[in-house]
Amino acid sequence: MKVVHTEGHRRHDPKVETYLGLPLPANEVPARADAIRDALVADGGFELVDPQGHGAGPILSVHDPGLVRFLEEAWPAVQEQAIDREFLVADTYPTRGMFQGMSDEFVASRPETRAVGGRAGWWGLDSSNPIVAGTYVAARWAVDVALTTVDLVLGGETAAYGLCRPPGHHAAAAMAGGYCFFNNAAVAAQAIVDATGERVAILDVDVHHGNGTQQIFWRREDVLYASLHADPLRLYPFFLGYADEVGEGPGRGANLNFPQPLRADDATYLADLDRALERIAAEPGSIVVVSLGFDTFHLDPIGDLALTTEGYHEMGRRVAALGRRLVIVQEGGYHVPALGGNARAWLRGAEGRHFGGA
Ligand code: Q9C
Ligand code: ZN
Repeated sequence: MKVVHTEGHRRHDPKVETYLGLPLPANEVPARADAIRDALVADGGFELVDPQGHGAGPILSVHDPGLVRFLEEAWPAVQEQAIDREFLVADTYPTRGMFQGMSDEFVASRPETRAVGGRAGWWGLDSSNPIVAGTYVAARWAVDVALTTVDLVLGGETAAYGLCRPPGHHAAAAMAGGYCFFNNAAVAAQAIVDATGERVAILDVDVHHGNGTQQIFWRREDVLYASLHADPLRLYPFFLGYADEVGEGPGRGANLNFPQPLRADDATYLADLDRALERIAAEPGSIVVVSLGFDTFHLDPIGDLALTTEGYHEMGRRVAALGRRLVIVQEGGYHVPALGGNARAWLRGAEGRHFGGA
């Protein structure tokens, strides 16, 4: 299988994230992608491919131009305002209670503000998502990785894997968050719709609900979003990801959430995977985008499910058994020592190769 990869991800290299206001070592670090790349190279069955630049156009087809502008300007603005620090986290979020009783129209007329600590809140979901000097460049590379993966599949590959970093599925049209800046999977899905005119399904198997992907396609019937994730009553993003979120308008019925119980094991998880795959199979279309996370792993430091490496092999096998072409993009997964083995197992399963051996 071809693996789209670039060293460009390294430009997003936060040392610290804040959690409940306290600094902790960052989870979403370059070593994650290194571990996956090294394991796939060592396997011998994968071929690394460089991404091609696709420009900002495909990003703007799913994202608000204001988000792109903010991410491009954020670091220069930090420097201009002579804020002496290595990373930016919002100071103030325009959260719902601030505007209680005010009309939608009036609220929409409030300005973005010029202060970078306010702008980061305006365009951001949470306080665990540091922006550093190279974040914008790396996030642009991640989109190019996803789009090059699409090109490979449109060019005839049965499946291809984009080693995206930073990840994307928490990023909504007008919002970054959860270690995500641009929604790589959503940009990829839109590019497939634009190129083929077909319906596209996005299967999200990261441990977190992909609130950004759900938001972007909420009213769309041409892009089906199906996600398995830890119940948001326990885990980020807390406020979306419940089973009653089915989409609205033309998109009603094209959004499917499967919240998982605490410590869900392979068997529990794979039973819901089958339900999601059944729904995808009922929809026309020849390509599925997979938002692939390994933070469902039993040892993951921020997830609370209990999947195993064998479980990933079986998951890859079942997803490929749909018989559709796969654009696989990397999302989360933070237990770095197991990331390589887990990616190898999933992708080998998707190719119909055995769990181990050649
Ligand atoms: N102490 C993805 O997996 N909150 N994003 C983390 C950790 C945000 C994870 C708090 C988690 C986002 C792509
Ligand atoms: Zn995640």
